[in-house]
Amino acid sequence: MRKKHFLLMLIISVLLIQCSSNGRNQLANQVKDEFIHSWNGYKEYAWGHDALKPLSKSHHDWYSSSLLMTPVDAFDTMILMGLDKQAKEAKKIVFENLSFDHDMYVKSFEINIRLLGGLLSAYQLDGDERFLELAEDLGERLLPAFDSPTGMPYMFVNLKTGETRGEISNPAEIGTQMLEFGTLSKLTGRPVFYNTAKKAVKTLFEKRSEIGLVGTTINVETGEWVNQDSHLSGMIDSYYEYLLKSWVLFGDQDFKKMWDKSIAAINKYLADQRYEGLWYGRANMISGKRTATTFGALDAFFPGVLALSGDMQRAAQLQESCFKMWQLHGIEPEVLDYSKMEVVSAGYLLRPENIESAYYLHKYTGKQKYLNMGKTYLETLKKYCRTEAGYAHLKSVITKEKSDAMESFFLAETLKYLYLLLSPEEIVDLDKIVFNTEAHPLQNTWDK
Ligand code: DMJ
Repeated sequence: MRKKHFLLMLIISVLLIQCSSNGRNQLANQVKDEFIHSWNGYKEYAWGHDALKPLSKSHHDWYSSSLLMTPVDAFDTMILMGLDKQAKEAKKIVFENLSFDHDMYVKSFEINIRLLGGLLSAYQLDGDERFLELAEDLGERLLPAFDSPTGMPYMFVNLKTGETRGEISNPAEIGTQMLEFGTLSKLTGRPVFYNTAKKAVKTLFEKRSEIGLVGTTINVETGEWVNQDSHLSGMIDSYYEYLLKSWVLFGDQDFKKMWDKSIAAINKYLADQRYEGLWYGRANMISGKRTATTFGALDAFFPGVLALSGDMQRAAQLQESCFKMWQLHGIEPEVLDYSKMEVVSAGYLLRPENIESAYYLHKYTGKQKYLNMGKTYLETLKKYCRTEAGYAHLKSVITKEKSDAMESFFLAETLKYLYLLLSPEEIVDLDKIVFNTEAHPLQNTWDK
C-alpha cells in the first residue's frame, strides 16, 4: 500500500514538473515572439539607424551618424534565444556598416555599456574576430575620455579627434567601464584598458565621504563633489554594480574591498524600513541625513546585485517592494515615493531592472513566485506597451499613454532577462558569466 502511494506521488510530481516546464516553455516562446516582432519593426522602419520610433514608424539616431545601437545591443539576445536568422541579419549589417571613425562627441558611458559591451559579448559567444577588432578600435577611441587631471573620464569624447567635453560627471558614468575595459585588456593582451578604468574607479572611491557614501555629481578635473545627494538611482547605480561584478569577473580583491566598504554604508544610510517592506531611499553623503523617500525603476537593479553578493535576505525583501511598485498601477513608474506609495515621475521607459532582479532571485532560490512575477511582467508589457511596429515607452503609467521610443536596451536587456527568467532551460550559467549593466554576458576565459 505504502509502495503504491509512493509511486502515485512520484507520478504526480513528474507530471507537475512536466506541466510547469511546458508552461514555462510556452511563456519563453512568447517572449521570443515579442523579440522577433520588435526586431521586425526595427528592420522595416529603422534599418541602419540607432533605434526604432514605434509610433511614428520611423527612426532615431543619437548622433550625426548612426552607430547601429539596436543591432549591436540586440545581437547576443538573438544568440541566447537561438534566433539564427536574425543573428545573421544583425551580423551582416554590423560588419558592412559599423564604423567608429566619425567626427562626433559621444557619451562615453552609453557607448561603452551598449556598444563595447555588446561587441565583446558578441565576440565571446560567436567567435568572429571582426567583433574583437571593432571592440579594440572603439576602446582606443574611448580611452582619451580618461585624460583628465584626476583620471576620471569626461562625459563626452570625440570618436575621431579624441577631444573631450563635460567635466561634471557622476559615479555611474565614471565607474561603469571596468567590465568592458578589463575584458578588452584580457582579450587583446593590452593592460592599458584595465589600468585606465581601474584608476578612475579607485579615484572615485577615494572621494567617498567619511561615512562611506558618494554623491550624484562630481567635477572630474578638480575632484570636487557638485551634488551631494546619495542614492542607488540613475547617475550612481551601476558604479556599485561594477564594484561587485569586477571582483566576480576578474577576481581582483581591490574591487571586493571597495564593494564591502560601500555596501556597509549603503545598508546603514540608504536602506529604509520605516514603511512597509524594505526600500532604499536618498541621504546626504556627508551627514547621512535622509533627503528623500524615493525609489524607482532604475533602483530595481539592486535586489539582483544583493543576490549576487550573497545577501539573499535583503535581496528577497527588496524584490517584494520592487514588485509592489510594478503592480501599483499595473506597470512600474520611473520614480515612486515609497512613504506614501505615490508616483513622482510617471513614465515607463521599457526598463529591465525589475525583471533582471527577479531573474537573479529565481536562479538562486528556484522559487515559483519569481516565475509568477515573470508572467505578470510579460502580460503587462504586452498589454500596455505593444504597438504594431514594436514596443513603446509609456508617458504615464497612470494614463498608459505611449511615447514614441523603443530604446535598444529593450532588446538587449528587458526581453533577454524575461526570456532567461521564464525559460525552463539553463541558458547561461551564472557561476561562469557576469552580465554587464546592459545585460551583455562576459566570461572569464583568461584565468585557466
Ligand atoms: C541601461 O542602459 C543600463 O541598464 C543602465 O545601467 C541603466 N539604464 C538602462 C536601462 O534602464
